[in-house]
Amino acid sequence: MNKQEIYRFTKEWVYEAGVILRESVTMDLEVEYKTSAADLVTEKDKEIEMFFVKKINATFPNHYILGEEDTASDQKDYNPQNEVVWLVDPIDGTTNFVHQKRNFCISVGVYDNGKPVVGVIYDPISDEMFHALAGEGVYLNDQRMKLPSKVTTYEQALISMNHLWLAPNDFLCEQPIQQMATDIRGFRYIGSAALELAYVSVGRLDGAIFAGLGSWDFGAGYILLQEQGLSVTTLAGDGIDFFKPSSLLTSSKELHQVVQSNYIRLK
Ligand code: 2AM
Ligand code: CA
Ligand code: CA
Ligand code: CA
Repeated sequence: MNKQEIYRFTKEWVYEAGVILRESVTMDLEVEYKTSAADLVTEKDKEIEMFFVKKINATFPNHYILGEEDTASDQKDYNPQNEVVWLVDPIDGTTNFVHQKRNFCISVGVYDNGKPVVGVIYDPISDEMFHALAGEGVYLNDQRMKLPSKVTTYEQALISMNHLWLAPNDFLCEQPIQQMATDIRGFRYIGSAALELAYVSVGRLDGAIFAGLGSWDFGAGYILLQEQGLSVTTLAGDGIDFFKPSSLLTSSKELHQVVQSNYIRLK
């Protein structure tokens, strides 16, 4: 597998898809519900995923595609540890796409034999592409991004977290998290998991906490975070299985330890 070639194609296709999305924000969208009124999908989610499926199938017919909208067909049974797998989220932040017309992105991660290789996250409204080829650093557009500043204490930390953590939920004890809400410098919730991971990777956020993400949500972001030497684990502190839904906690190593030992209590 030629990693440079895959990197180049991924950036090119993600950019092209971004142009389609940028032009579509002014159009009337067909919005449907998936599992609930808070779980939206538009015709653009499916169109953009199909765009990637066609490009990948035509260029790399042996590669496997895992997309949120499940538009890839006739794929053989696969063992992700033994294949090239594309994790595609055609629109991450569909609710923002529908309501705000901003704060959404396209996220594409490529894994070779179970190892992260390429991650590209593109916000077409701000025209910001966060991208990495494993081992070659994180870039924002053409600029190499240094390691995010090492915030090590929660008093200095700006963390991305869903407000639902503060209410009764099935995953985390509320009291320690409510304590965290009063102890840390601030919370920011963008509403696009991939964009939040990209922001952590360049130091705009110091950490992020998620209960349950799909492979397509974290596939690209994981590579950016790993490339910057940040910690990325499940809420239980284990390594992430890239090909299964997963909780996720990321930040600098020091902050990760503080947050996990003081504020994360699994139910
Ligand atoms: P999506 O826009 O691709 O669905 C919103 O809080 C963030 O959580 C988005 O990144 C969203 O991705 C993700 N998410 C994952 N599963 C979701 C679900 N079942 N309903 C809504 N958002 C979900
Ligand atoms: Ca969705
Ligand atoms: Ca998503
Ligand atoms: Ca999506």
